[in-house]
Amino acid sequence: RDYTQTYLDLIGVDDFLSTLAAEVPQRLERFNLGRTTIEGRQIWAVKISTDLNGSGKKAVWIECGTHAREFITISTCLATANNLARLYGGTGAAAEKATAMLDLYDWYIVPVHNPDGYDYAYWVSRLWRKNRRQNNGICFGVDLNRNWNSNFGGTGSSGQSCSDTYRGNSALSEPETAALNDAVQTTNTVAFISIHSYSQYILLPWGYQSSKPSDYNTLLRIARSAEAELESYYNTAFLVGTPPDILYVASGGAYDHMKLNNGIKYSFTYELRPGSGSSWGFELPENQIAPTIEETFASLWKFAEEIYADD
Ligand code: 0X9
Ligand code: ZN
Repeated sequence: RDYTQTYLDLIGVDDFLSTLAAEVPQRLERFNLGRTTIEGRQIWAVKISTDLNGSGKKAVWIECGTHAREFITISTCLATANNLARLYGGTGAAAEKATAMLDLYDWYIVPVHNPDGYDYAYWVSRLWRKNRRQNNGICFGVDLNRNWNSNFGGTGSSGQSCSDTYRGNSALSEPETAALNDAVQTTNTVAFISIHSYSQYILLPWGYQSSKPSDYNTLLRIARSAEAELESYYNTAFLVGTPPDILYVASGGAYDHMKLNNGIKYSFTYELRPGSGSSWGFELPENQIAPTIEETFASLWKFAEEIYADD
């Protein structure tokens, strides 16, 4: 089963990551975020570095699979980890990008932030979004991208446990959000990138309010540069802007939290293929996994170059 041709199930993803760690131990290590999910699973992450014992470099964090049904995001995180670990120092376009990315930063990648939800979406209910908390005996699930401490409880989140945007009892009440928040704080983090689907957007802060951060123009310039790189491969156009301007206001999102509370200046959210008008929605055909991986990886390289030049 090739992760660039097919969507792996949760066991397939876990096997892929342990094999990667076993085969490239000099550059990649797998670890778990230190809390178990409601169904008792671990949340796996990988660190990729030129020197796992301490490179002294700043960290870039990438989070995928927060929303269970967004399968393409998991493929993209797996590809990013695979390319960084295996292609470093090699020849060819992707290898040169991987080398540059690792020479600038340490990379922390969480391919499946919501493993309980992903397993449920994969095997039981393809369009499941939330985690699998049993809220009240009737409805399951907290929307992890409404559970962060970024205007928690505000516009664009729901207090109704049956809603797909149910925010949960309190900010960081869920093991998935609490674990990722703690882990990000243990590293010297320069950038945080949330990967979602779909609509082909690169979203800038803030998602929870219409006013812009003071460094908005810098973030906009960087995101536009990454977008141009992405678009250059297959003419896949992404819209760059804030959620209130191009999508909707949503409080309690991860990337807002990371900038607001953890002081991470460079904080972005992708919405990958397909485009907003597509009838595929969250079910991107498997023959688009490979081009999506290629264009997104290239844009992550551009993000790294631009952030390094600006920071
Ligand atoms: O609604 C979301 O969480 C994201 N869209 S999705 O279709 N993948 O569910 C957008 C999140 C943007 N971030 C914030 N508004 N905080
Ligand atoms: Zn999402």
